[in-house]
Amino acid sequence: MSAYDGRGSVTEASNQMTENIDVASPLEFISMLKVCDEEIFSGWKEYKGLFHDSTLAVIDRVRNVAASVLKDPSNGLVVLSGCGTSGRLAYMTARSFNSKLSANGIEPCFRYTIAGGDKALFTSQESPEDDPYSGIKALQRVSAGKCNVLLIGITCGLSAPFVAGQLDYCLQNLNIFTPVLLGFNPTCLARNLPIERWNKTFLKVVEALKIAQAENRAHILNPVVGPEQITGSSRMKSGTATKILLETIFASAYMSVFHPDVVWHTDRFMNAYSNICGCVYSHPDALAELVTTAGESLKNRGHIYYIAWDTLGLVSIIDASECPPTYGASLDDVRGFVEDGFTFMQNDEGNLSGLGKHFRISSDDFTRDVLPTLTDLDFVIAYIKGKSEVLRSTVRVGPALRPSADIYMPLCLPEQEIRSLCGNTVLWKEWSYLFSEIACKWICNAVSTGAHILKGKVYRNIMVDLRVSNNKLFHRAVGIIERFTQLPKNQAQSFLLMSIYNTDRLTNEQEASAIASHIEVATPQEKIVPCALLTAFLECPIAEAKQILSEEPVIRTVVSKILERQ
Ligand code: F1P
Repeated sequence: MSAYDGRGSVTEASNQMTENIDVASPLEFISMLKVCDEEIFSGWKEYKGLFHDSTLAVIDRVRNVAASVLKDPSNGLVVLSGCGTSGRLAYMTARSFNSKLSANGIEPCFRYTIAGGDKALFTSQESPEDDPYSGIKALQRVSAGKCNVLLIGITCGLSAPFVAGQLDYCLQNLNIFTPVLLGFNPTCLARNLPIERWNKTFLKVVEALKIAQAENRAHILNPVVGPEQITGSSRMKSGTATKILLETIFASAYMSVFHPDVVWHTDRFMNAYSNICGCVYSHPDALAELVTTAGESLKNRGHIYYIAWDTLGLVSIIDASECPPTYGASLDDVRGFVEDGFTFMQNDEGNLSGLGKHFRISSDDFTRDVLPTLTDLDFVIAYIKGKSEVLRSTVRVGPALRPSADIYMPLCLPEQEIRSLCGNTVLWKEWSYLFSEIACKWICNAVSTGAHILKGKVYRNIMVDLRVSNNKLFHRAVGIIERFTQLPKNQAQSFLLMSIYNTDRLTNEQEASAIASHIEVATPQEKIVPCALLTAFLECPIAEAKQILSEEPVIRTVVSKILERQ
């Protein structure tokens, strides 16, 4: 298992701190999460994290463009865009700042685009991520009629074609657009693989952005925050850093336009998030108890339900939506609910509850659909806003919503502390909810990641049971097989294809098909990667690998037995 060798992408590298995360106790698990999350702020290896001078300088430049939009919203627009978690955070940030503007009688000027449309806010719609043209179309649709558009294209891995298409389109139309790339790899490690039906790679777009950047017409915001706790799981550290950076940029722009008298310090504002991180992880016992209980539920085929008020509901819905692609979980394993459902969501496509039960997300839906079905195996976590602006996580197990254990955990720093950090009451009043959200994100991520580890979905720090549902995940799957089997790439890929096509002998047509076709066949299937791994190791037919997997449902047990036998 090679650790980071300085050549591969940082966001896809294995973090040395978590190489034994699959066998850690819940308390050790929490301390591993903490050390890795701290890297967001303190840096990793030679990289300086969020506080690097060049990062602070780019934040300021993008803030100035955002401020120009806020000053003239009838002509201007901020578009936040991304795929999967990045698109969900784009949605959440656009919603958050529009609400703030509306509440103050100012015209909302934030829009979002997400690959796959609003369905992708709840369930992974990964394959549209690979289509640059659908990104361009979505951008054209939301920005029509505007003449000063700031586009922030978020792709943690510097890899998503949907975002590449948009950035490229902006570069062709710099009279209207200022493109910003937000991600977490050094630019030289941007993806350089062909994008199907397109003539550029992501790296090519980055090179063009650099040229425009030299003339201050484009910006690249790419602090390195170190590899994820679970290899490649960019919903974790990269998602957190995305949220912090977007909020810092727009809070700063908002203050400069509407509260010009308040002295703003970008580094102090970001430091408040760092303090919240310390605050959350200063409750290791409570977190470990949450993780243990959540893990027990999943192991015993129970469910985890988050029910939360206000924007914490959005944070928990996003966390739940990430479990199927990351861990091959079912849509029922982890679910999130928010009071007032779609009325509160304010998403572009409106109420999607008609699409099925996994789109029924209000607390009333929870009462109607879930409450009558609860058993002692299920675990409900409620994020409740307390009187003193200190938030609580209340836990209960069992059918009658009687609290069996309350874990009180402040999700936000006390007012006094924030005041002294931000130096100012206006800042506290305006932005304290953002600190609650980030705390809630850290807690949800710990719960869902820990629970899936306890269920045996992770081997070492690799999510061996990921769904092969987009180009990035296809290459990640090949990489996992390559790393574990030490086979050359082409052979590793053949084993993956044999598993996808459920055959011991690939036809010429299958081998020659485009990656998009492999993904189409793979997306609805389960245990594709474990099956390919077993077939490669045991040199057995696919059918035999499937049989073994059906007899031992815990993926980690199967994989470790086989790998440790070598
Ligand atoms: C986008 C993304 C991730 C998701 C999965 C597939 O990644 O959808 O959010 O968890 O890894 O890719 P990126 O473009 O932000 O790197």
